[in-house]
Amino acid sequence: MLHFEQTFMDFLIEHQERHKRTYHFLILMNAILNSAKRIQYYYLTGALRGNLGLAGSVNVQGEDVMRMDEIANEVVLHYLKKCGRVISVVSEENDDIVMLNPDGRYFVYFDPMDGSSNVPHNLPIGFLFGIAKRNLEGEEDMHLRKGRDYICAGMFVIPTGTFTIALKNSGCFRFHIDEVMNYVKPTKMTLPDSPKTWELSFNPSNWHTYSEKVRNWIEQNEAKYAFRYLGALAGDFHRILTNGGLFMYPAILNHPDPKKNRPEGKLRLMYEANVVAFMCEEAGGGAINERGENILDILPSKHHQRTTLYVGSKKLVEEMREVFRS
Ligand code: AFP
Repeated sequence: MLHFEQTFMDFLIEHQERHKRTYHFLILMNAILNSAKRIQYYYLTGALRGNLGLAGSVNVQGEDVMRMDEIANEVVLHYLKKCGRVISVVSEENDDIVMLNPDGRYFVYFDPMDGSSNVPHNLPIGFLFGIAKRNLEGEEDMHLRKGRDYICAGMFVIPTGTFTIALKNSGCFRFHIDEVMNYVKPTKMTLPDSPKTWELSFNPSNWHTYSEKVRNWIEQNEAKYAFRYLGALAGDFHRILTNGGLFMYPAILNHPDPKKNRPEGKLRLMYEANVVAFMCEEAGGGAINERGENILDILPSKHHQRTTLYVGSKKLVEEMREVFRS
């Protein structure tokens, strides 16, 4: 007897039918899947085709753009435009909002190739996305939505081949890529309660730049947990979601070169922090910034807004909230 695993699309169709929803979201998710598979292909052959280097330009964040960043962005913009369901997008790679289809139904916030420092090595990167729905009743407020108002958020770890997605109030699920490039075999993700497997994840080379409160907490607690850091949020958060623990990207305050200080943190709220915070809450965890605010409750005032981030097991997130309160 042949064995057929449930694909992501089977799973989503069932979900949409159970909740008596329209097919528009399926069409949008089909575009997201097509994008991820295409990025996966370009990334796997990146070294071979000479696509792992710099593109020769600088992005809105003032960072060197990699050739792969450009390719991945072009891929996602193509599929999202073609599906006809997306009003506009905020992409890490574009300074401004990109208008796609004024009659569309959704806003998409994405980073098509997150974790650029891994690109020259062909090591894991992430394609992260969050989706909000247009206001179908009242006046349209356009793009600047809180993470709490997203309808779904997800990430592909590329080229590893895992896809994790959370649907609002319906849980967080992980899929694996199969031989014919289908994402299959949903597993419901729940952060483990037992601290035995918990891990800490942060960039230790920045330790000396953190606030005193954060440095003290690390000093008092790091020996209790394993430590892992890849430098690509999707990969680091993938581990936290499986093993529990805490990923943090604190404020950079005491950098020897003051131009490199980042009091608001490094990560982008709308297409990095919100994406992992949304998945984490659906898996039973939490996410806050250094003001102790829930990441998902922050109303962005600009689309490339940055934030500090503490995301993972609820107990550790609450411990950090106390640290910031004290
Ligand atoms: P890059 O794409 O610029 O490498 O940034 C990746 C990222 O936004 C996120 O994926 C990582 O968790 C974090 O930054 C790594 O930052 P550091 O290189 O400062 O540790």
